[in-house]
Amino acid sequence: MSRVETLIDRCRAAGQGHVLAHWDGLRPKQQANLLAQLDGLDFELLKTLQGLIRQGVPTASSQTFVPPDVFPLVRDDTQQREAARAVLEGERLQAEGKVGFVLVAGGQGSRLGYDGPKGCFEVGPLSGRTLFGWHAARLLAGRARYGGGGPWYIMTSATNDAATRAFFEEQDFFGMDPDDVFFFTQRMLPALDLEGRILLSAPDSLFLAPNGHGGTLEALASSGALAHASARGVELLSYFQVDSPVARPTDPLFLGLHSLASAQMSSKVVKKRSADEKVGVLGLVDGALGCIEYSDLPDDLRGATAPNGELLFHAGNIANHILNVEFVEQLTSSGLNLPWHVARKTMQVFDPEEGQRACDGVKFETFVFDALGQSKNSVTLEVDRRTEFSPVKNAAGSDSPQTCRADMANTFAEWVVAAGGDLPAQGPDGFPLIEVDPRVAECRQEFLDLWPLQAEDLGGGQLYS
Ligand code: UD2
Repeated sequence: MSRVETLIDRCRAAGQGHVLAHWDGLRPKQQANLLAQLDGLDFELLKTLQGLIRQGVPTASSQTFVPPDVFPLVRDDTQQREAARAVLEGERLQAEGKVGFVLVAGGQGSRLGYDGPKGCFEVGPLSGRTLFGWHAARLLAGRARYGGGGPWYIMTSATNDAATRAFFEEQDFFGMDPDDVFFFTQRMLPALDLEGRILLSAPDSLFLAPNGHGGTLEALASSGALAHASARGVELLSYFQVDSPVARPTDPLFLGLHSLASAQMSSKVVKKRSADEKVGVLGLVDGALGCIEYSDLPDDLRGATAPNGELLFHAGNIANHILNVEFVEQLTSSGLNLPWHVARKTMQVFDPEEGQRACDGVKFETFVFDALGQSKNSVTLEVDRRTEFSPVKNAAGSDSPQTCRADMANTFAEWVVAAGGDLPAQGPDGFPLIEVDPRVAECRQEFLDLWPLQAEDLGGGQLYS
């Protein structure tokens, strides 16, 4: 039996024969494309996913939910002493090269409406520095401050991998040693219609979507990144998302608290701005630490308040985690066991009989924070939103390039005022044109310690670099 006949049989047996119904009308190149995708299909997994559509997934309303213990931003004396000890520990870990960095950049950025890898998007309020550029500058800053220089693992997906690598080449790896940058791709999964039939996006392509950031763990193992980390003596992975240029992956406090608590996976959180802010919140879900998505938090819990008037479930997940290399090895050694999340969407699909058309279907993802429940110990650290979380998610409105640039510029302006310096004029967007390179300072105290500093005049704005 030929390769094609075997596949046709397999697809038919799995109830997916329709994806090859138009086979004879395809050109050889198209046939090769489709064949390659079908060859890579995991039919066992497909059965599981089809089952999810039939059964549905457990809903949050059937679960109990309790706020987590949080290491707070405003600290008593004991916590301050603990924090001071943790900073030293976090610095030591980095100096000894025990920390690697994992950036997840495989998402499609569809809400931003940007046609390219999101990391190439420019957000510097003055310099126009890209998201990737900010992250690289922060890692370089960490190398300069603490030494060490653990590798940077960057997760892409099939849709943006080539463009991401080309961008890094073009930018000369932002001054990093290319040997310290390890790209790996996450798995793509087929979207299904509501009857569990595989959807096509084109005559020669299945409708494929990234398998969610939970796929990072599996991809770290299968790509060899985990083995690479072990060989380099890396014990902890600092995980962060591409969309927030103010994330601080080298933060010694977070690394140190995690290590001193003998934790396996830890998280940073910010106080939710309001009950309706679209971030997941950390909490104990049926007794196990987890994160509940904003769309899944029942209304009564979303707005519930503590006696001090604050939201009860305020620990907003900013998707900065520390994971032990050993923990990821353990999670992935016999297949990743994370729950599936099913997202129902209307998609533009290719129908062999009708051509392009809209179709209701489902995409499947796992989420990295679902691994928290399997972590022996865990630290939940509250951080200052203004200096650590300002994501670019939407084209306009909240969490947009505009709010991100304004947040950064206003923070930098606050540092300059605190140091007694003069501010530049307001820019056309209503914030002062000011920017501080992370290699100069990453927080207010570092900036104040270095004052007086000389700013470069850039187009009427102040650049501290
Ligand atoms: C995520 C969290 C939310 C909150 C918020 C903070 C989920 C489901 N929700 O919301 O709880 O913490 O972030 O910013 O995570 N990514 C991949 N591959 C994928 C999917 C996503 O690499 O298959 C990356 C993506 O490039 C981005 C990050 O994961 O860096 C977040 O993805 P998102 O924008 O889809 O998540 P969002 O904003 O719904």
